[in-house]
Amino acid sequence: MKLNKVYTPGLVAFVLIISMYSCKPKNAGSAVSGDAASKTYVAPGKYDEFYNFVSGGFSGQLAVYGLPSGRLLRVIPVFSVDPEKGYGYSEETKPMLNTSHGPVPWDDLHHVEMSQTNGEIDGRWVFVNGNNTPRVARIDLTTFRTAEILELPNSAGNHSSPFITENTEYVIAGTRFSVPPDDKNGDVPINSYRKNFKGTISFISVDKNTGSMDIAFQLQTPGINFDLSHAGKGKSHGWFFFSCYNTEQANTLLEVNASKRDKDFVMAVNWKMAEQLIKDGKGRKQAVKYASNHYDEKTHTATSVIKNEVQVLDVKDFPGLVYFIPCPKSPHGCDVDPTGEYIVGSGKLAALIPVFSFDKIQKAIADKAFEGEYSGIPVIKYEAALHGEVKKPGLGPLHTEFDERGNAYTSMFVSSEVVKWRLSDLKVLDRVPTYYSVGHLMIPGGDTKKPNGKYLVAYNKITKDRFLPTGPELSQSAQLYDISGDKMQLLLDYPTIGEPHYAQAVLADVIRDKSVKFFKIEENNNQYVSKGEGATKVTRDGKRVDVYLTMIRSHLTPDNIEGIKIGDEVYFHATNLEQDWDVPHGFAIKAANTAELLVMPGETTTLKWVPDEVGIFPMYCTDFCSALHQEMSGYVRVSPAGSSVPLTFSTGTNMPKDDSTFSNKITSGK
Ligand code: K7E
Ligand code: CUA
Repeated sequence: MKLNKVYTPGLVAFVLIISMYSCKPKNAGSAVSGDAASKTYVAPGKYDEFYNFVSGGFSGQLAVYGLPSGRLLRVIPVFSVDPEKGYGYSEETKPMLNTSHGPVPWDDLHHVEMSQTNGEIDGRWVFVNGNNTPRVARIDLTTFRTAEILELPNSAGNHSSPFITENTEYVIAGTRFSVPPDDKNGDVPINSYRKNFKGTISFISVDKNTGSMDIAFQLQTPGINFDLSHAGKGKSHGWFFFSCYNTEQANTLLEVNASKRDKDFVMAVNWKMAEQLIKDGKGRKQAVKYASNHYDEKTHTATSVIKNEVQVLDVKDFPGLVYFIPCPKSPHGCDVDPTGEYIVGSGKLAALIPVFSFDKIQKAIADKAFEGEYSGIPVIKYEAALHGEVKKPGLGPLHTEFDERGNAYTSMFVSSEVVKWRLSDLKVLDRVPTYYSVGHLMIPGGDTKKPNGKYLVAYNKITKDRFLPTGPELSQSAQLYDISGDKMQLLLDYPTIGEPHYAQAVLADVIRDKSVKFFKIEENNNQYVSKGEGATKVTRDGKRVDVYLTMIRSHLTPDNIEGIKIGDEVYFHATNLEQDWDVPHGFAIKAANTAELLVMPGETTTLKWVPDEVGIFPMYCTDFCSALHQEMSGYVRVSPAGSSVPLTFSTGTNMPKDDSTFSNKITSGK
């Protein structure tokens, strides 16, 4: 989100602050003290201490960095096709991007949440959201690949997502845009928002063993915008908290019309009660359409299934299920401290940060300390729920993370700084500039019960003068701070992939040794596998040609194919026969209107090719795999439609009939 566009006074302040920094730049030279380099230096051949998973925003991808070095280790394609890896281009991965609207090859990925056990990151899966065509994805941390994508019906702009409960019971997804429910007539005037538009919160169940997701139930809420959320933990386990804006229910010029009220809400949801209501059969079955896509590592193939029903609870029908708590003003982040007692609502336009108390919320509910209701939902009195306010924290508070020492760290978008404050007495303890316009912050485990408060990373929207100019668009960036002492210390700037929003990090040990090194060829159940060069073949069925091809250092089998004709659809099923770590082979053929394949050891992947011209088409391995990688290649001969050239294929045997045609023989000179 580009908040500077939202609010004109804010924009003015923002421009002022930026120009302030530009006039007397506090550049890295002055802001970084002498020992910063040694604190981020990871010597060649040494490993980083943390894995850091960072959203790629509108790139639709997830990036993996090492901390403290800031080295980019991997880009994991999730919601966007990725020609580098053939993701979304190979026949096996195409179903991953299927939706009820057909294939959608892009999305906007904002939030990253790692699976937890007992409120601690367990290193099994990473969940991420797709904003635009509402989806949640699960990445498997043994393969670092997207294992599953689940579409969300009744939703639009899946922003308040994916946040999880302390044992990964549920992944939560709150809609940003309220819209008419999918089973209602959506062909209504936009200005009938208040009458026809509804919000939806999806509770996604996660199978404890496989990680497989499904929609357990949905809550239908008044039509407002849900921005962010976090689960309760510890004492507040069983509750979920959501920041809400546009409680004005505006449908146009939101920058003005959704900024009118002094306070919007934090919505508190008793999800244990919702779970019980569903068990008791109180859910209304609603007809919908949503895609559930799984990638199976046994077949190396994805499947997409369209599902047709969800159970819905209309929150106003179940007293005690949800409460609103007034929260100034257009809150963005909604963050829960490690004890589960404090809920921090960050009003983008507020000059303070309200901190709510879970105990006080419970007492307010018991005492019915309500100031009224909103669309049939009780609104708890602000003071009754309030632990206190952080005064004068800075401008434009967005997101808060926590350390294990009772401190909170809030990003200030407009005043471009990180502000450290104490949860107990709400005193501001320290502030450091960011360069510039910081969005999310990340402390490893910083939204769990067990933060590791050694480092903090700020993810910035604007980098202006921080890097060498690269045309009109500059990279977004991350900045690493040492927060182990009383004062925060800037250590490092590094550019990021796409626009970074939320991120998570965990000690490398939690994941490192679970990493898959290669797939066992004997366990490859892809229907087009060739489990050895002897199993390779080329078959024709009408206009469909299947090439069962293998790859091993340093040749393709077969590497000479003749008898392909114009009008054919050719499927190259490439099996990588290597049984060794880090030896992918790539596959490309001239004029294929798709991407390359990048085939992992032991895996089979399929490229579809429709030749459009008579001639010879080279094919080759794209990944420099050996000294003779450039030799890892072959030819396909394409003949006219009616041709009688027979279908043949071979490797190493299709030699010239008569060597005398070789006119460029080097003859020994006298
Ligand atoms: Cu603040 Cu989409 Cu989490 Cu970005 S959102 S910054
Ligand atoms: Cu295989 Cu290059």
